[in-house]
Amino acid sequence: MEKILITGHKIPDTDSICSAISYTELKHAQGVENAVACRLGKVSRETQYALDHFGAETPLFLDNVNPDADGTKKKVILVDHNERFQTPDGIENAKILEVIDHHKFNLITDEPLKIVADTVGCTSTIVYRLYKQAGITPSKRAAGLMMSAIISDTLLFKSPTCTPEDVEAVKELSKLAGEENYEEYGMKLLIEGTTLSDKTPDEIITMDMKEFDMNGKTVAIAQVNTVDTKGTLSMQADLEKAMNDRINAKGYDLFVLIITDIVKAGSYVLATGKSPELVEKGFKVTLENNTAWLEGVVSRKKQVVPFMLEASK
Ligand SMILES: [Mn+2]
Repeated sequence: MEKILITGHKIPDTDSICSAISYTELKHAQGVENAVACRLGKVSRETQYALDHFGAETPLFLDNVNPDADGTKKKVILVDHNERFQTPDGIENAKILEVIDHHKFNLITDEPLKIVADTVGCTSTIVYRLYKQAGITPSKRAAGLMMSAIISDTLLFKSPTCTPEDVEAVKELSKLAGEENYEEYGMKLLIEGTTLSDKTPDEIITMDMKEFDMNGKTVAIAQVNTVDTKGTLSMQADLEKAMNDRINAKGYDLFVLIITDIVKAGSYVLATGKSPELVEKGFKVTLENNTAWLEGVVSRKKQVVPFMLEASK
């Protein structure tokens, strides 16, 4: 039987995978038995955690949507994206039946199609709305996956993209999924997505490191995003050793590691080297054991470099 391929974007995130699966389940419940949940790339650690937790299969990997040998066009439903460079290869020769999305639009088609779009924090919030409109209760599994997607896209409601409908959806879905403590589950999910536990100290301090000249002083500033600042700081001695190795090799006056807590929207700063006053003066803090908490600081470009530069004058 001819399939209807339901897929999220390339380099899939949790929303792309979970929306594809839960929308496919809705289609099945509506009698569209030939719908198949697909993916365009490797599933992330965070997504795998959600799939395992709710007992869901990994969607079918889709290399392209080129026509069949006899010229029959593939039928495709796009979720969580619509821009050409994010779509499956061969989309220009496929038939797009529907798009369900919460991003800006940049899609031109040859034929009419169904578009369901809104300015909510997550595609799964729209998919859940479609369940309700159809009068169909999602399975435990689908409810858990939609909840996971919303938590992931909204960073547990902390993102400025989050709407009241996203929050309400998570509350309802958590009951349907049998996971009523969604905050605890959500933290575990986000921690899984940003864990640094499989990285060496040197990898952590160089993942996103930039060098700056600050009025004659050479400063390296690295940043990592995490929801597990405690776990990261528990490696402080090893991180400092890696930072000092870099200082000795490169002659830096200061090495600064910004450990940004994406949920609390602030950062720990860890600084080693002979010019820690750039941090203390720049942020008006006193370093204790080489660290300090910087409330509200999340952007190196806007909230770190300018202040340290000013302090170096
Ligand atoms: Mn999304």
